[in-house]
Amino acid sequence: MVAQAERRVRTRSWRQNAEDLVAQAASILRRNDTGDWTRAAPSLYPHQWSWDSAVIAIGLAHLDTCRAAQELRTLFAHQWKTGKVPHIVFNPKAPPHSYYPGAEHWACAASSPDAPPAPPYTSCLCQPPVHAIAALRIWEAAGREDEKARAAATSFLREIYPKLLAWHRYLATFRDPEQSGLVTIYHPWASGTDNSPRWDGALAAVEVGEMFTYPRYDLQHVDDPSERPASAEYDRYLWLVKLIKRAGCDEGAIYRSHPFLVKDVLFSAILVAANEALLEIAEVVEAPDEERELVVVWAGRGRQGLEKCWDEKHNMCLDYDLRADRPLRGRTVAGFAPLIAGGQSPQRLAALLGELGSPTFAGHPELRWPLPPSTSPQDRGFHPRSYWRGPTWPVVNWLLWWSLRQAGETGLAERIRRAALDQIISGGFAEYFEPFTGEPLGSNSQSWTAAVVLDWLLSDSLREPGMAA
Ligand code: 9WN
Repeated sequence: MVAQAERRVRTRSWRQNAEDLVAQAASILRRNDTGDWTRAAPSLYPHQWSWDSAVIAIGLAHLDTCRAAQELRTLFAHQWKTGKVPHIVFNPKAPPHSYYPGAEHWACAASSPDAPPAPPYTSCLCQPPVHAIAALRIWEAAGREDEKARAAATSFLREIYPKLLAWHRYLATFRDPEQSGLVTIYHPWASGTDNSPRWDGALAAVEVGEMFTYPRYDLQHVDDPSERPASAEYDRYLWLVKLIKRAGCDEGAIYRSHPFLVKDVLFSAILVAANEALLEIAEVVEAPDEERELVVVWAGRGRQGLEKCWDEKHNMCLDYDLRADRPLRGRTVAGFAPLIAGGQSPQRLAALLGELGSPTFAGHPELRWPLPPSTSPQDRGFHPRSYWRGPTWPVVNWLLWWSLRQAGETGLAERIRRAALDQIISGGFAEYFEPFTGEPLGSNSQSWTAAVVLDWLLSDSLREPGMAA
């Protein structure tokens, strides 16, 4: 099927393909739209996911800045009193038996004194903080429309800024009591890169106690179970959820007793970039100086923290296992964290770019497209079809593209954009792709895949002549 699609694609011009892609991406976002928020995917993920929503808002900003703002507004309506933005807001209208663990499993979180009013219920985990970047991009997109749109977006920034500040403060305090500049996660789901080999070492030390039986609804939505995490991984995920629930979702209790406690470099780097975006938002909304100074401190501390995680041998950053008190070795895309944080020295940037283009990642000679696999084919934990163990992810390509442009590496950014779009033209709006064959895997009609396509094709400076927004 892939070969057939590729033949069709080759006979059409880039422009025709791009115009079709924009129309298809917009239609996917419309179909996954529930009114105020967007399902991460039509059947596999029928709820609102935190970092998906931020990326979706970036895509929506090209279609309708008010709707894009609403996406974030809806998510932040479920912010916890601590400032935490939950990783999932459960959709009360989701079909029964569609996602596990769902609202009924997490309902206990609502009894925490910090939880928002329920229903809808939320999980008590969180995900990487792309939100400030999204809010700023909505405001920038509105600025290209007219006065009215700009005024509406400025008033949206005024409304969301204190919530974003509380979110980043939560991460800088509850999730970094050591003031290391690095965010601690207590579940692989919080990383957004769930079954990445990054977590193998730390998860191996988690002793699963007596397990209840549970359904794997996720497997009904993919062609082959190998595309999703294995049952040994799921047992651990659910065991960790059980311990978090037992701790009453209390951050302090979790920090003291939880067996999986890890400093996540990708999450931390996204927070640095988000703090830079928050500073720009603070400027627009004329926030008090003390708040801006605080955000500057957080961003600086984040960069220093990442610097300490740099590993000369891997030419990348490594996550840190707080329980075992050692770095977690492995070659995954998360190691490019400093690129995402930005502000690197020329030497560090050269080392990162060298690694990115090397046979360990995007320069591997057998890749279908020169895009970095989520895990290097040279890593022991690599598996080309299994979720975050090898497939390439459009959302990761977007993050790298965005970071490379911020770093002024526009040539490489453009090569990634073209290859990533070719991948989607040939395989559709998949959640992830087999890196050697290009086979689309996981969910189809994945919302954030559609969103990044819109951003790649409709960002002003990139728009092909004559392309409609
Ligand atoms: C668990 C929604 C989410 C993404 C994550 C991705 C996957 C969930 C799952 O789907 O995670 O949160 O059930 O596998 O790993 O990054 O936000 O698209």
